[in-house]
Amino acid sequence: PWPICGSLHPHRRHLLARPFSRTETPQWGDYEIPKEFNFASDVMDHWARMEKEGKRDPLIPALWWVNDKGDEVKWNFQELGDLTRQAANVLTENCGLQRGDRLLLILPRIPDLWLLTVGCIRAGVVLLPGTIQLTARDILYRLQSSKAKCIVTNETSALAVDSVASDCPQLKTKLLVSEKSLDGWLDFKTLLKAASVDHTCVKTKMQEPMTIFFTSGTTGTPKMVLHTPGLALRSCLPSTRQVLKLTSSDISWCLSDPGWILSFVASVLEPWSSGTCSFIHQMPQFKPEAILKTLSRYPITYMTAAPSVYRMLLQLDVSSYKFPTLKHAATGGDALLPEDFEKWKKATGLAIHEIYGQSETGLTCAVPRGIKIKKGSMGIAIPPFDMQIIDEKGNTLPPGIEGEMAIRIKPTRPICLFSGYVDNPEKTSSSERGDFYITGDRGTIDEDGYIWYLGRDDDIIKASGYRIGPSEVENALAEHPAVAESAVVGSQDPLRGEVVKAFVVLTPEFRSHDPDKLAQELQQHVKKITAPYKYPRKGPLCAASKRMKVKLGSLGKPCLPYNVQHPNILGV
Ligand code: BCO
Repeated sequence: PWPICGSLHPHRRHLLARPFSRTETPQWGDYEIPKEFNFASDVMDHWARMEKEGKRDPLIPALWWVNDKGDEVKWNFQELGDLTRQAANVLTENCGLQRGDRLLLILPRIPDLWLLTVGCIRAGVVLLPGTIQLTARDILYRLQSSKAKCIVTNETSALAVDSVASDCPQLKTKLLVSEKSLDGWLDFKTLLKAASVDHTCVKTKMQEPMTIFFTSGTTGTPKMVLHTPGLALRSCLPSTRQVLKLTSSDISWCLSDPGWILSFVASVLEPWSSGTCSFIHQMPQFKPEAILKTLSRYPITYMTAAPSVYRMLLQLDVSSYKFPTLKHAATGGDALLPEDFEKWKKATGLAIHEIYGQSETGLTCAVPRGIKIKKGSMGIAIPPFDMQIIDEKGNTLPPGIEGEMAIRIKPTRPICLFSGYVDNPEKTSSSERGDFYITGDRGTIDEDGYIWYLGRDDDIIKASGYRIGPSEVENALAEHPAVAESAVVGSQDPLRGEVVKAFVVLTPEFRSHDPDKLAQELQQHVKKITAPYKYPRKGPLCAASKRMKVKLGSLGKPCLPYNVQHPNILGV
């Protein structure tokens, strides 16, 4: 039987009620787990067959890509089938990759990214997505820790890769996606054109690795979160499909960066398991106006974005735009503020449906279409997850009592939950307590099974939908000569939920420097050392010693709005 954990809450039973027909989706029911599952052959090729048989309109693209220059790509499932088989052949024949080998994929939102994603799945190559913001050092860490045999990137990140590649002996192939060519790099576009459209898709076992996501922890460097094909199978299950209720006539736009699980789930797995078009707009920078224009111009019916994106859109006059086709808005990656929900509803007439998930869990809780929305709640647990609130001993807590949000893993671990942190059994076991996987998030559950998020249970900073480990920022700061010591914390922010704030103890030679300039220098320094989204955003909050009278033994006066001040501490 399908590992439904525990009994289903009455509010979730209807999610299992109606199986979809075989035309609407590939064949799995909530209580069947196949021995083998490959998203490419079992889902993508299913829709290509439906197109051939006239059961899905081949004129509706499966991938619709646009950019700011007016370029456009539209591929239906048959075209995607051929192109992703060619991509798989490039990976196996030209790059020499075998089933189980790991590949680090760092690309902006260009169509090739989706070809390579499915190409990896076809070939059984384990995909490690990475955001385009990764620096040379981030790339080095990812290559070394994963022992990836291949890296795929564009010309910008290729320079960073080349600066560290000699320290990665296991890296055998570098594949460039660009109009130009580079010494030492294979040229993906040329190889793709020459590759055969015949490829035999790997029959992936349910326990085999499929993807690895890097995610920040409270200490040390990012951890590798391993997922099997269970993550992809989950999107095909009738219960999950009741959440978004996507159909083959929908056009779904996920704005998340391809380095994150939200993008993998909401621009690949969810739309394509429903035969839905995945829409992508590549923008060099995040521009709220451009997003509103795209929503007005293209027949997008469904959008998913982090709460900070909605908040940034709401800084503009959203009601002056018309979104004639938009039927549904969803958000994930962080908690949505009730006032943003209200503002968006007033401006567009649409509710924002919350989705909760993590790199470890994928889609976990949600407000499915059609159920009552309780503002401020991230909805109900989606089968097969049984989410409970537990105490420090692993006991479930009754409604209304605050505790840790946890997913039941005994007697059976849900197949769509991550399998563990790669090469890190201690971290894997410390994420479990009693019968549960603990998310690290705190919340409550109400009588109706709705979960209410309260915040992190650890030091992780959740800023703009990113998970940031304070030690990653502290380590980056430590490399600047001005920094004797630092402490990095999350600080509430009206736009981004939280932002990174750093308190820095200056080395003696920098104590007389202009604090504003020094703060900016430290911000730029962090942006260079590690992915820029982690840099401390708060402006200087303490003056340097020159402008203050030092009272020996005193920590100084509290500095509004912050309550830490010391002559030698610089708040960035
Ligand atoms: O604030 P600044 O402008 O000074 O700096 C920004 C960027 O300009 C800069 N930057 C970006 N790329 C750079 C670069 N600097 C140098 N070199 C580069 N290559 O660095 C800062 C980056 O901050 P940001 O990413 O927050 O940028 P921005 O433009 O403010 O974007 C705002 C958001 C809201 C679009 C962005 O923060 C965002 O995409 N957030 C959502 C993240 C997300 O998708 N999370 C989901 C994770 S998966 C999950 O939670 C599971 C859910 C099921």
